[in-house]
Amino acid sequence: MEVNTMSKGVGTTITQHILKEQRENPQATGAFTYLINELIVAAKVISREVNKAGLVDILGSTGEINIQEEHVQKLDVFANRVIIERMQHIGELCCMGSEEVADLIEIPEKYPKGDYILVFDPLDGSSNIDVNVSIGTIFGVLKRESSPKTADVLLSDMLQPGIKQVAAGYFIYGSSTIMVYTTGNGVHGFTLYPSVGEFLLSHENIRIPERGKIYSVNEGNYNYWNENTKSLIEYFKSKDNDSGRSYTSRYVGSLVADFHRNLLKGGIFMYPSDLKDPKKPHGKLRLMFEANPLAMVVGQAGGYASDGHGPILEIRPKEIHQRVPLFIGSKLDVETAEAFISGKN
Ligand code: FDP
Repeated sequence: MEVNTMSKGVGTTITQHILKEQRENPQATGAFTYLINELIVAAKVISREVNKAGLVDILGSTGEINIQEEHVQKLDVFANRVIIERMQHIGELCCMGSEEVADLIEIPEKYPKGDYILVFDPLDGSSNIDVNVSIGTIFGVLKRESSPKTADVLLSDMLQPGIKQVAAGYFIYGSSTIMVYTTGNGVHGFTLYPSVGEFLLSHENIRIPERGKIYSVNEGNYNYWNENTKSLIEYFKSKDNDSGRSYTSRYVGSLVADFHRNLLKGGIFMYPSDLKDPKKPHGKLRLMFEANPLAMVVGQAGGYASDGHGPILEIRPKEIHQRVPLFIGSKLDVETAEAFISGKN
């Protein structure tokens, strides 16, 4: 991976980068560039709010429970609202889907509509908000499959397998704000340079190591895992595994942060099925808002994402808020996980 520090030159802005990519695409109309640019504006607003979160009375819970029956934090609500309000008027979307909203989000009548569908988790890792740990926004972009623009948008327009995503990425609000994205031509990272308010290219063509040294999982769930999952974790801890040494354990509990670290350093993030909550037999993470976008990113970086039995990107969602077991990261590590989970090891 080539790391392009800002001191090397004027720095490529994210807009320049997207425009260059789109110029090479003969079908590009500018619609997608506009969409991503507006999403970046929304992320800058969220980033500013996250950064001042300790300074104003914005921390804490609203007291509401979201569709996933989790506590809704004020910043989640804010981030969700910023993205919806920013994106609904641009005329490039036919609908949106958010982890914070139960149903498909329709574009109000008064705004023009387009062919793209934006799916997003506005503030992932929200239980980390009030302890200053990195959190992020995850997004995926799909194209409408039914008769564009004229007819009403259908739920089936949104329920497409991840392989149909035309772009995906995330913003991580950490020690600095970073955007990582792919449109199918590799994975690139940009760091927000706060004094000029621009995302500048900092990580060009990110490649994840084929085998990593890190495993990330909530081991507190150990007693709720089946035997295959337990054996898999024992494998990563053993010094007799394929890498010849025990893996290091790292778990922030904020998917974007755990994923980003493993993307750069190599490793595997796991959220397996468990028996903790009978209402969530497939683990905790959402296929459309978390797993699919990150699966596209990792695939473009040379890694792999699986539900333990096959590629995440090939699963056709049955419902917007479908949950899925997730094994994601370095290719060989995820293939090992698949072998254990499916009992082939
Ligand atoms: P959170 O509940 O804090 O929003 O999907 C949400 C998520 O965080 C992920 O970001 C994170 O990886 C995971 O849940 C953590 O779940 P556990 O607390 O069960 O480990």
